[in-house]
Amino acid sequence: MEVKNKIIMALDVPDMERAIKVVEAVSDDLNTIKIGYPLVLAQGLESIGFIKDKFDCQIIADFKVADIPETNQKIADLTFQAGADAIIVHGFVGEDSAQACLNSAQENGKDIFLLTEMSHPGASRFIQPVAEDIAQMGVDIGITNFVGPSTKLHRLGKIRNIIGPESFLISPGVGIQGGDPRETLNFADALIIGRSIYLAKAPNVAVQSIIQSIEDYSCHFIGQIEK
Ligand code: BMQ
Repeated sequence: MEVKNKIIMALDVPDMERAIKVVEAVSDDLNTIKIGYPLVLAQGLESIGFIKDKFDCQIIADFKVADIPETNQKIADLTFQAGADAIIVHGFVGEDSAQACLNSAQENGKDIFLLTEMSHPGASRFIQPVAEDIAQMGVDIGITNFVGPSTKLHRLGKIRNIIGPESFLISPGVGIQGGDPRETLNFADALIIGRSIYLAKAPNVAVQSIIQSIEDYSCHFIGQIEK
């Protein structure tokens, strides 16, 4: 997955007219859109294929899949059949559940992203203590795409240490949640950004100013974080 300008837009916009306007505004500057429950629950699963075809972009379906393996497999199959290029999967449910999504991705010629740790404050209680184990489990079963938080850079660095420099790490939490784009790119390959773009009066200007702030920034992954 080649993410243009290191930005993935989170299209958490339930209204289709508005969603189209936002993507129209930014589609010259980015090529990867994350679509999750807000748009799909409002407009149906077919909104994935619709946005993909209309704008010729890559779609990451953010369904944070977290069920038993058999159900995970069905969710992933349906998501890929709807046109998604990749699906985000929770790791805390265990290896067999993640493996089921990985199997579906391989059968459909698509990708999965394993969510290791989350960006919001409440995540520190339950998911953070096991996040490194989750990342290691992903590595052990051959997953090469991961999601980690930009709001907790030290944690993001630890996850990068485990998954290694070759894995692809995308990071939400930049902007309104407090994460800094440049600092995040010390560890992540691409940023997931939602409200700072789609709530802006001019989403294209918002994207371009983020691109400007990171375009001279080639350093991603500065190396080992102290354990
Ligand atoms: P925003 O930039 O905070 O508006 O959006 C961030 C996006 O990333 C939203 O779609 C969130 O659901 C998603 N997200 C997150 O913010 N933190 C996480 O730990 C995982 C995640 O998917």
